[in-house]
Amino acid sequence: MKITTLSGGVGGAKLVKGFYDILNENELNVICNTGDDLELFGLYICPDLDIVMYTLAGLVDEEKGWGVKNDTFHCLKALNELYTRENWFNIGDYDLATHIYRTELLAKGYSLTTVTEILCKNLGLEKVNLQPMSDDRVRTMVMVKPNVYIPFQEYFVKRKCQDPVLNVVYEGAEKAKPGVKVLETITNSDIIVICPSNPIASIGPILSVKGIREHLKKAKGVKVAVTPIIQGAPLKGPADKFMAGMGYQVSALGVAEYYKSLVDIFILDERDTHLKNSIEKLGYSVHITDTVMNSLNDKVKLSKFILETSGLKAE
Ligand code: FO1
Repeated sequence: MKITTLSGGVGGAKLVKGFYDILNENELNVICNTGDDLELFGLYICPDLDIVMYTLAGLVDEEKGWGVKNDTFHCLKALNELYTRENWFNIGDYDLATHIYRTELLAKGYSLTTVTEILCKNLGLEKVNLQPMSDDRVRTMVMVKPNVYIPFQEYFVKRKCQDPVLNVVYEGAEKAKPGVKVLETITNSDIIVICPSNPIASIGPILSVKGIREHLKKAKGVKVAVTPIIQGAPLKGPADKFMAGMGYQVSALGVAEYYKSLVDIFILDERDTHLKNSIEKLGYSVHITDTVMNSLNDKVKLSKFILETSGLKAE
């Protein structure tokens, strides 16, 4: 069995963790958003890849959903006290090791795909094939004033989502090539799952890379999307502002509109049963369950539910 998940950070990583627990070696692929990546202090930082890696390795700070649990911030403090006030992005000391090593490998000429493989291997994650959507740079840019665009992390972390979202573009997507194994992974999958991540800020960048959307459309595997919006609000993050800003209803129905004609099965939360008919009218087969993932058991349960609705079962 081959499962491919398209994932952003926190919400996506939770579902990926569920699959990771029930699948065997070589069964789980994760194609991850890199539109949020940033460079700080000369280091190349991939927040979504790292959130997925740390979550699978059991290292993640579960309360925040990102970073390493019990991390310290001595280096950031020293940078702040001695040299710079550029300390809005909280990089812990353990987390820093990942960025330093990744940056070194990239400087040696390895692709981000290979670097990610190396990092996963070092973290003991040999059971998963985690790959960036592209080895080229794509940047999610948010228009906050007419014709003024800022990078996603500046919008999200530095400015704490205080600005309106007037438009979103994926800079570089036109020229970016999918990661070396991405298209083949999609084609060879029995199920492709769009995780409950921000459709516009986390999944949109993946779909914007030339060839990925088309391959997904043509892929023979069952395509499933899990709603990241429940009762008109995201569980975490600014998906509501991004959906509204791009003209979509802030609801599971809005999410279904966004993925229309790309996905076969829509996983709707049990709190939104009233939307079932409208989503079915868009051409989906709709399946209802509790999609909130707090415990590991919740993650596993949702993963099994997705496999079952797709006609497959973990062995
Ligand atoms: N999110 C925050 O809200 N504040 C931070 O200071 C922050 C630092 C950070 C450092 C490393 C990392 O891998 C992720 C980090 N995140 C932080 C999370 C990240 O900005 C977002 O959750 C994702 O980009 C959205 O998927």
